[in-house]
Amino acid sequence: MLRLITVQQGSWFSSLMIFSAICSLSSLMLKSEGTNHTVGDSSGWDLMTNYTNWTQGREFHVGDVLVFNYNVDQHNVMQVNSTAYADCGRDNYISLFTKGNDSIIMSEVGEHCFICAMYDHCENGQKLSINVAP
Ligand SMILES: [Cu+2]
Repeated sequence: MLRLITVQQGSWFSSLMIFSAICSLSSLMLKSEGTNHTVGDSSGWDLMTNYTNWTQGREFHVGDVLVFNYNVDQHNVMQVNSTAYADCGRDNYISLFTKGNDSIIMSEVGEHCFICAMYDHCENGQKLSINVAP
């Protein structure tokens, strides 16, 4: 009787181990994939889109990718700090993307700010600020 109980407990425990192994494996796979966010959806990165509205209802997590689609003759993507985002400062930027189809991985938690540094586009509202969660 005691032996039977031991066997049952053993199999229950190994089932639990297998279950938790599958859970941790699938959460690892989910984490490594991340979500692609096409900035402005079909409008892309332009002067006509309100990017504050675009961020409403969206969640951004570490590992997610922002995809900026735009005409390289008209726009670019400059990653800046929050001060430069507020006043459209272009002098001390973090990164500059100019390909027209730029995928930027969100590798850190916190605020991420992007402006268009061409002409007066930032001053006219072509800017994006998102908060990236863990
Ligand atoms: Cu622009």
